[in-house]
Amino acid sequence: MIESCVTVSLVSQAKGGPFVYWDDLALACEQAALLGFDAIEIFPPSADSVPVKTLRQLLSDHNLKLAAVGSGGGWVLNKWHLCHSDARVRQQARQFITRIIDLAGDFGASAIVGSMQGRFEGDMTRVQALDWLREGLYDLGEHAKQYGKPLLYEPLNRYETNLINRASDAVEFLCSMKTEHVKILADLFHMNIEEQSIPEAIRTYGPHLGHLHFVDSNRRAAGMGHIDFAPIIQALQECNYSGFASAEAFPYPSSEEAACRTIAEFKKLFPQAASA
Ligand SMILES: [Mn+2]
Repeated sequence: MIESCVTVSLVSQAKGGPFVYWDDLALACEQAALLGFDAIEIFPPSADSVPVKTLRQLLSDHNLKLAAVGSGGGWVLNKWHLCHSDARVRQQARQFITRIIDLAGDFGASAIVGSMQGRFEGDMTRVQALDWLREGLYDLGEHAKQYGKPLLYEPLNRYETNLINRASDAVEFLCSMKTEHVKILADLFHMNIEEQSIPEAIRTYGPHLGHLHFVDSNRRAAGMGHIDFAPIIQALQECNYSGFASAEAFPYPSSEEAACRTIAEFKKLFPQAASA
């Protein structure tokens, strides 16, 4: 069963970014529940900044799950990432993500590594950067193991990282890690830029798929761009994907409208999930 989810950013410095709800956790939970979402995904400035008791109460009051917690705040606010040329910065990135894993884990949720994967630049080689990323993700996956939830690694498009952009390369990289505790986050916006066929890329991910960013070609809510979702849903079903479809979309034309459009599209595409 695929469950619906909507994103909430608590990082005001990320304004303009692809998150449906912004800043007000209580309002986001209230609206998400009212619209029928199963879960929320949060993007916090840091693990320490999340009001854990309040979050627990809001999730309970609104019968919502926490699906995942993003770690990109470490990049947005500090410019830390896992393959930085400075070992101290790599270490800060690891510590930042470790705390996000602990926060998410206490809620039975996964942590996401997207922009914190970084990029290679200057004198650094791609091979070196990938070695550092592999080690970082492996160790963080081992840390996530205790919570019974995989660490989620998200391949990004070429404008956001020069490391890995496509499913075939991502699966090869993941297999070279020899871990059971890191899964792939497939983001349909990035895939629309990079893949020859999104459904084929989903099949390439197959059992490695751990989370889905459910969004359209232009980063607007699903249904507001030109992605053909039916064959993607078909591929997800063939892979027995049973995680979340999380709306990581611009709040266009407004948060509420983006959330409404997403849940309407979700119910149309996943009628079984919506009626359960
Ligand atoms: Mn994403």
